[in-house]
Amino acid sequence: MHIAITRGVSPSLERCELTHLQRAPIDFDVACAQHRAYEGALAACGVEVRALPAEASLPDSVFVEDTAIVFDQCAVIARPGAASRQSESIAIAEALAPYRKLFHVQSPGTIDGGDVLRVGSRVFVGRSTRTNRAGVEQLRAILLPFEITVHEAEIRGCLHLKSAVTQVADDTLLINPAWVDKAEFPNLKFIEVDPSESSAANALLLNNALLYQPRFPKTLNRLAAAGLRVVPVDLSELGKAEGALTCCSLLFASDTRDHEEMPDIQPPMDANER
Ligand code: CIR
Repeated sequence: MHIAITRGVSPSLERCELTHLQRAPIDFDVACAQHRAYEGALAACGVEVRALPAEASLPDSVFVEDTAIVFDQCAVIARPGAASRQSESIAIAEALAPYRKLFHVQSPGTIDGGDVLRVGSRVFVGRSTRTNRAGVEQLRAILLPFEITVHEAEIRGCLHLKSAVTQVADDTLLINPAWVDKAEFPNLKFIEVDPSESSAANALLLNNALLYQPRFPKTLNRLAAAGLRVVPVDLSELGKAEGALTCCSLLFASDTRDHEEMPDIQPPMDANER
């Protein structure tokens, strides 16, 4: 059984952070309707959706992925790279506490969950405008006792690592090779986005389905041709805020062993103390 934590669309979304897009009007009602349909698609795939209320003072808070990284063994509460987003993590930590032992990324480290791609026991982290070296090193130290290895990946021209690459099957990544090199991901197979659809690499893999946006039809055809069960979900309005499918949920298994049994590990040192 999987749980997805989501958060309602903030009424102040139009004041969101933007890095690679020009600001364009966002239809709040359409954004909310698309977000509800996204939650409905998760539920239809057998996921239990825990929806947190919208937060008017936090424009980007619908993008919960950036606030935490949840593993079977623990949850890492992120410290988003955009100052306007850092207090988003408070409510998310409260929501995750019943399920996982929590570790916190601390200043001066910053990390956005959108830069973290987990494939089996490997974790790939993109160094971006949001994720710095101290953040990566803290994540590495937190995950070391759990035998999860952290690999840095260089990205270019996009906001997050998961703008450029996401997992679409056990051994297969969907990738935009203009934004990240395949060589960063040894021993995996690839499906490339259609070159005319540069933002098409973000897909959300569930057990038996792949949530995917129909606004990238050429890439969608490639996924379907590979035999993947594609569930169409349109988040085009949140796309104007540079959001996509993975950003809108924190997805994790509910049936891991009791987090109270996890080893008691000290939080990592502040990078200044190293
Ligand atoms: C931001 O710039 O932080 C938001 N407007 C968009 C965040 C999207 N998050 C993600 O891709 N993980």
